Amino acid sequence: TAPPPDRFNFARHLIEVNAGRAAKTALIDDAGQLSYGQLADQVQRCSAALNALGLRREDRVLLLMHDCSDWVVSFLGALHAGVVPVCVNTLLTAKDYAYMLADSRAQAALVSAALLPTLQTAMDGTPHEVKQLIVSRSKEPLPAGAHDWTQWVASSEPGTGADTHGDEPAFWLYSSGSTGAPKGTVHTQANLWWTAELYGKGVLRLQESDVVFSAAKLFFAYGLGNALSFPLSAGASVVLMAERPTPQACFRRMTEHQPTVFYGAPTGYGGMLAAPDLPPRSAVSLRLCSSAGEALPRDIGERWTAHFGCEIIDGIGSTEMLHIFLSNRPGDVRYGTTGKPVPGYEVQLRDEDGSVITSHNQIGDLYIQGPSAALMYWNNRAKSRDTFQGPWTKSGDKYLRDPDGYYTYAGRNDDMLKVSGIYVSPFEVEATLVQHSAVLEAAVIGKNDDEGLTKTKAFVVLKPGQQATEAELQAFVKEKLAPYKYPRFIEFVSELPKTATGKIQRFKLRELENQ
Ligand code: 3SK
Repeated sequence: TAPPPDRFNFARHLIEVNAGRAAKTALIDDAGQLSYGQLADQVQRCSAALNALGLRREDRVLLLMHDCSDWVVSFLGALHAGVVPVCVNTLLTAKDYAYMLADSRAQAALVSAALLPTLQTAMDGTPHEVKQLIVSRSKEPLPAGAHDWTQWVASSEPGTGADTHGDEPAFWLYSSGSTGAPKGTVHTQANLWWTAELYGKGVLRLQESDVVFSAAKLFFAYGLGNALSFPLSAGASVVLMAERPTPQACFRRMTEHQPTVFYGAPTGYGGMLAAPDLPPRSAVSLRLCSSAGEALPRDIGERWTAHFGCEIIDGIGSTEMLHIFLSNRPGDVRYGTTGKPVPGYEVQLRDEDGSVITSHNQIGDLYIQGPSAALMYWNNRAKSRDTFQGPWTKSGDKYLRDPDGYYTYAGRNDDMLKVSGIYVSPFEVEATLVQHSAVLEAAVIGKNDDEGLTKTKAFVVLKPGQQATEAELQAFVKEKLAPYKYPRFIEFVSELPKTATGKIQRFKLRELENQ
C-alpha cells in the first residue's frame, strides 16, 4: 500500500473522500442521525470554533465524552485544526482525570454533561491549565463561562483547517501498565489512515453498504478504528451508543439498526450467547463480527457462528500500534488462534535472549513492525525506549506460531490482566485493598472462568481480630478505583505464599487457581 502524501490531515481527507455522499447517513446515535454532509459541516465549524477559543495547532484538549456524534465531530474537528485531542476513558475516577489534565496540559475540555461533575472534581484544587469547558448534551444550566457544545459549534463559520504533516502528533490515547501512571500515547494523523487501509479495508473489507456497530467505545483504540476511522474511510454508516454495552443494549441496536458488522470483546460475546433474549439469526443482518481485547475462546466463536451464521474474526492490537496487527481473516478463521499477521505488519517472536524464534510451537515475546506505531509515550522516555525499539514495538504479549503460520496467545510478560478486554493492574488493586482497615495484605491474580475468560481474584489476609466480607471489600475497591477494576472473587486466607525474601509468589496462587 502506497503511503498517504507527506502533507496529510485525516479529517480533511475524510471530508474529501466522502464529498460525493453528502446525503448518506454517516452517524446514528441515541438522539438522531448525521449525514456525511452534516458531518463535514460540523467538523469544519468545530475546527474553527476551537481556533476562536484561542486554541492553536499542537495545543491539547481533553475529550471526555460518551459515544455520540459530538464525540466524532469533536475528535475530527480538533484533528482538522491541528489541535490534539486527548481521548480519555469515561469509566475513570476524578483522580485519574486530574493526573491526565496535569500530564497533558490540556487547554480546554470537551465533556459530556453526565461526566462534568467528575471532571470538575478533578479540576478543583489540582493544578491544570483548562481555560475553556465545552459541555455536550446538557439539560441543566451550565457553570459560568462554560459553552454549550451545540451552540458553540454552530456559532463558527466552517474553517479551512490546518495543513498538517502526516507525521504530526494528532491525538493521544492513554495506555495503562502494571506499574506507574498511565502513559499518554502520541499518534499521528497518518496512523489513522494506515489502520483504516490495512485492517479496515484489508481485513474487514468495509464497504459503503456496511452499517457498523461497536460495543467497544470510541476512547479505546479498538473502538476508535471500529466506529470512526474505518467506517468513515469507507463511506459506511455507524451506530453509536452512549450506554454500557450490556447484551440487551447491543441486541436493541442489532435489531433496530441492522448493522452488518459488529465489533466486541470475548466477555461480551459470551454474555450475549448466554442471554435468554438472544435474537434469532433472522432478526439481524450481520455479515461479519470482530473480536479483540483478549483471546476469543474457541467455544464462543463456534457457538456464535452456529447461531448467527457469521464468523468472528479474532485479532490482537494495541494502543501503541493503534489497531489490530495480527488477525484471522474472513473465510480463513481458526478459532482458538489469533490468526496471522495483517498484511502491512510484520511480527517476530523473540526468546529470552532477544533472538528471533524460527521454530514452531515455541513461546516467545511478540514484537511488531508496522506503519501505525505511536511516536512515543508523553513525558516518559524510559518506557518509550523500552516499548518503541527502532522499527519494532514490544507488545508485552507472549505467543507461539504453529506450522501453518497461525499464532496462539500464551499470556502476558508483565502482570497485567485483561478483564472484559480492559487492562487491570493487579498491583493497583492490591494497593487499594490494603488501604482497608481490616486488610493486612492482598495478592491479585487472573482466574479463568468456565468459558476460559479472565476474571480478577484477590487473596486477602485480614489483620488479627478483624473482619470483612467479600462484598464490603469489593465495594471498597469500586469506591476508590474505576469500578471495573474491582476483584470479581475474593478468598480469605491465613497467609500468602512468599519467597525467602518476602516477595509474594503470585505464580503459586495462579497455579492453584487455574489447575
Ligand atoms: O485489545 C486489543 O487487542 C486491541 C485491539 C485494537 C486496538 C487496541 C487494542 C488494545
